[in-house]
Amino acid sequence: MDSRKKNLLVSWLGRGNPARQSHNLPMSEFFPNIPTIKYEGPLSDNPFAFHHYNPEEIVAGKSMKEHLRFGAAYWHCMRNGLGDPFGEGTALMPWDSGEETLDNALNRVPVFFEFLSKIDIDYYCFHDRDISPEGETLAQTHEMFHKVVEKMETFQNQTGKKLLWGTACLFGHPRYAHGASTSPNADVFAYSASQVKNAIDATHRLGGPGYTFWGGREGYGSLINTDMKREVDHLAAFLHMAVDYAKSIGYTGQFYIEPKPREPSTHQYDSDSAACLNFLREYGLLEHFKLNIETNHATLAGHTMEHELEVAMNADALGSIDANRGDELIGWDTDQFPTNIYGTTNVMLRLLKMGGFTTGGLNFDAKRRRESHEPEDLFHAHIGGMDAFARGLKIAAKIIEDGRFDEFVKTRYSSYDEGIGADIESGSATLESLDHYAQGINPPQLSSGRQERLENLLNDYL
Ligand code: XUL
Ligand code: CO
Repeated sequence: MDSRKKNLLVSWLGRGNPARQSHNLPMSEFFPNIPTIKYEGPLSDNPFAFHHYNPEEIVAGKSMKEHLRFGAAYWHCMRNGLGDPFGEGTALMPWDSGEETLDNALNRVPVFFEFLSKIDIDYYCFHDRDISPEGETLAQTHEMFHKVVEKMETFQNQTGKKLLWGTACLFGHPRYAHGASTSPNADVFAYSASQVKNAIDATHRLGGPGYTFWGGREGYGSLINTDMKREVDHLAAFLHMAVDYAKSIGYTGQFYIEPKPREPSTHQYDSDSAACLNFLREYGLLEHFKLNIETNHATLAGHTMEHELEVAMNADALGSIDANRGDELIGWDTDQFPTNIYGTTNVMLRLLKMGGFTTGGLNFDAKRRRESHEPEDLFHAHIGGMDAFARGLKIAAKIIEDGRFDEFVKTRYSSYDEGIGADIESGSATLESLDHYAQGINPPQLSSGRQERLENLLNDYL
């Protein structure tokens, strides 16, 4: 493969080449100085220990591990060289030759599974092109992909680690510059279909309970050259094909669509929870899809994460979570590790109220900062995210157990529990009956929303 092509393939990862070092390391230990991470409690000052995440500890009737269902992202852990738009990758990956070859792809697999074992994360997620490269032909691409999938299966069996969801990268290769299923070029649609078919096959083989579609480039740069109606129709047709294919091979996993408003496109069709739900409903797809909500995408959409989660939950469509956070001072998808307890508490409050995940989990779609280039930083990053969610879980469980916020909200709406409010909710009231009623009462007296009091109360729990 010529070097230009190789650079393109590497740069879709936004990542640049991993810093090259000798790759003659012992195969058994890729992280030789890192112990298996265990719970040592809040008083421990060991940075290679959990201070709050205690996998077997029971909180609100289930172990922490069952509640949180942590996942690690193959693309960030194994393929992210930590490049940014202004500079190449810095990450030290001594196991990686930097080549887009099958051998190099196969060599990464044991590294990743060793990482999962040492960090004590049960699940992982991947894109097809994270785990194996493009070949000279599409057939060769698929052949290499299934070889790597076979090796992943062996390592899953050896380690007990599980796939949370699979997906296809339909945004990195130059052929997807105008979109994948929304490309104006029908051959590109066909290539996307071919990739998705193979990625669903792999997800099925690996026992993944979910399969994700993130728009990637399913949107537009400008409306001046875009037939939006046709593109959105094509996207819906594509998703219907995926549903039909899954059925035909007996794959019963949950499909997810992952909202994000922009980047890389100016506008993406899967822009936020509400837009995704509307699209799924309009095209008869809602019964087949749930949403995979990502914190940094919510921020980019101008919403809070809790807003996005509630919109999804209200439609019974919250499936999974890509856990990360953005940066208030940087306007792009920084994919930082979640360390904000206020944020994790707000996520866990919704999850507990929903009754927890079924097929989904908390996938760390997060990367280290470019300056954190050493392999041990992968551990610090995940430990921090896991501890932050463990604290969020415990705080949320206590808040729900105490019931003080729920009680306040219930009382706030209690005028709908009986009388005229109950008539409105039951549908028996009309404009005329309300006109009659309103003219017979004193002007409405409002109660305070007590936002500041409740914010103080929330801080008391933190
Ligand atoms: C991109 C993003 C993706 C999806 C999977 O912002 O979040 O990595 O999670 O394609
Ligand atoms: Co994501």
